[in-house]
Amino acid sequence: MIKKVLTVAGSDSSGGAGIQADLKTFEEYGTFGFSALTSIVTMDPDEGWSHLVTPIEPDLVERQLKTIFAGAPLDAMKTGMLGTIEAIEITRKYIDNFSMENIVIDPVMACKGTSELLQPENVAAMTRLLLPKATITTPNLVEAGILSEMGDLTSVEQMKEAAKKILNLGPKNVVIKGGHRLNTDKAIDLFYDGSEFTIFEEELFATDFNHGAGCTFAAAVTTGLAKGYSVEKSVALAKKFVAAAIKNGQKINPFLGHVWHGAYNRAEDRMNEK
Ligand code: PXL
Repeated sequence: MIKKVLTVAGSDSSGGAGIQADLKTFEEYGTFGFSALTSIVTMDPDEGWSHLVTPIEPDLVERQLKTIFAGAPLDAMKTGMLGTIEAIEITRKYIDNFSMENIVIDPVMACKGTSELLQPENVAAMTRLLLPKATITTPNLVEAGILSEMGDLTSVEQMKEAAKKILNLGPKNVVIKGGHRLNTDKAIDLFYDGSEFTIFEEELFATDFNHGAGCTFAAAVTTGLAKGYSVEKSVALAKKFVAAAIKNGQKINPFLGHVWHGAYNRAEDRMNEK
């Protein structure tokens, strides 16, 4: 049976992050993807690529989930950008009503290119209602600093302390993505399962074409769980998947470059008639 995987997230109209990253990644892993849209993000080329987030009406979020869960059980789900507090409450309701397991909460708080924190009240509701249900949460360094209330994290030691604090918010596991934000010559991710720390290292690629890396990573972890891998194995595989995607990043428009979600499987070679 093909595994069924859901993303509850925003649409990145530029095609690299959000729902687009998730569905492309689900497909690459050979799973059947569903999506419930919470918001639509548009970027304005006439205004220096400024981002505008338009949340979807909560009732419409609910109708999407009702449609999707009509075919439950799902094997795993993830959340990304959540749009409104009501959407968060509705998502929690469906998690409870359908006893969902294998839940990845990607605590998306901002988009690349905008430093502005997206709706702090959403962060509070996500922390209260979704983190306690998470199999794993996948903050980047900035998000981990906010969730742990530690502010700027600049060392692996601080990441460890932050991971402990985040675990106290309820998720069973946490992986903090040091990425290019930590001043190291490797891309370092710290995984914590409540008893042991594991460091994952990958080459740090000198590229700016990495838009969508965070969503792609979280989506890859989600599909790993759907396929029955352990949490740690899902993270390890996701790290390799996203490293290939970053290494093969593509300049998509004059403003930014995206990870290539198909890189790990060389998807560009598929369906080429010989
Ligand atoms: O990369 C964070 C992110 C998440 N979700 C959506 C986005 C973005 C950034 O652009 O558009 C929908």
